[in-house]
Amino acid sequence: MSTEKTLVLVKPDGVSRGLVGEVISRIEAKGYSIDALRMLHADRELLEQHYAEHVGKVFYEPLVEFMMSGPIVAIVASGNRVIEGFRALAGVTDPTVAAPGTIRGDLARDQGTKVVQNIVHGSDSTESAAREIKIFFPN
Ligand code: IDP
Ligand code: MG
Repeated sequence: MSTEKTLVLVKPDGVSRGLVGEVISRIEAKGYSIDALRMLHADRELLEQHYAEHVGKVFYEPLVEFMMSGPIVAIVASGNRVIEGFRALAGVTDPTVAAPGTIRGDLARDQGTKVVQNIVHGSDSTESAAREIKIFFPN
């Protein structure tokens, strides 16, 4: 049985608010492993690859601008069913209604911006995880 992997990003709002440790703590406390970690300032080209599925949506350009607005932290986390498990830890996309107890539910809210700022990204399938990990960790 090969261990499942997911790509987690701490977005610029999470980094600027000093929540990198909090996000890592929750991943580790749940029992997943941190396999790789990197801080970077993403450029447009990298984000166009990462968010290819959202090209053309109304929030796409605000999303790219937001993700370029400051440093982010890319993490590969692993463990049985980690993709589903991290998305459960993160909570739903809209932080206003994300359940208390989740990263987004506890730590974020709608700020009235064009793109919702919700602290973290997590891959949504094994295919997305493999694709996204390659983008952020080409080696
Ligand atoms: P996810 O991050 O929960 O998987 P996606 O649908 O993949 O959500 O959207 C990527 C990111 O784009 C979200 O995390 C959020 O920051 C932003 N976003 C998604 N949908 C909306 C929307 O309807 N309005 C504003 N921002 C959105
Ligand atoms: Mg998504």
